[in-house]
Amino acid sequence: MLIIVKRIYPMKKYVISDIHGCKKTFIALLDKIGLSTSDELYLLGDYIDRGPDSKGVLDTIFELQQNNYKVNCLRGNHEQMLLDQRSEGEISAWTRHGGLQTLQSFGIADGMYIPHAYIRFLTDLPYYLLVDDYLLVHAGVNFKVLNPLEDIVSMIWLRDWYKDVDKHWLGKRIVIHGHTPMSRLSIQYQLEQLETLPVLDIDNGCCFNREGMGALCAFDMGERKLVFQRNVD
Ligand SMILES: [Mn+2]
Repeated sequence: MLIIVKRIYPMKKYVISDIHGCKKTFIALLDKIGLSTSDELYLLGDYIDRGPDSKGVLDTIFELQQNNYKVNCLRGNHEQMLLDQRSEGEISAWTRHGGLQTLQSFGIADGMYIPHAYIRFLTDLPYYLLVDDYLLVHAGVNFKVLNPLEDIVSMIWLRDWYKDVDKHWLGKRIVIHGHTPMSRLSIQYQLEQLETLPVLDIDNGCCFNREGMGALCAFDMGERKLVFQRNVD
């Protein structure tokens, strides 16, 4: 009689933000956490700009999805700038904020020539996701309006919003976001203080050569643990 012993891997949920064209670092981090097709991966936007291979990061996401990995993607301000540039023309905020590196990775000089499949992907990106006890956004949540979930522009652009966090509105939810680069120590400190401030910024400034930065961070939502991968691009 043939007995097949299957190893059961516990299903994990991970969040990663601000990959910014660092394809090799992204893949190294996925390798480090040992992502499997039964896991769920949430990406909080800013896949493109600054780093060397923005197209490669998007292609990696498409490839993972085609190979049955559960990858859920949010919109970042850099994706929004790319889309806005296409409607506003040549002189834009996007080219000043790393858009040129993205155009280079596509081998083109104008955002109008980005293939349709990429534009469709970017256009369809949602601004937030509610997963278990987590509210996932790229940049922040505007607690100063009646319904914070309606202010989608703030979700991709907001900075310095912690003083307005409404714990009553959040209930037992925790906000996970990126957008504002933080040192590794600050991220670890925030994780320890979630009872006091239910907010975690996981952007470790992958493209920034500053003290405590220069790494990509994955947050394990179940275990509430952080995994860092230094930039290898
Ligand atoms: Mn951003």
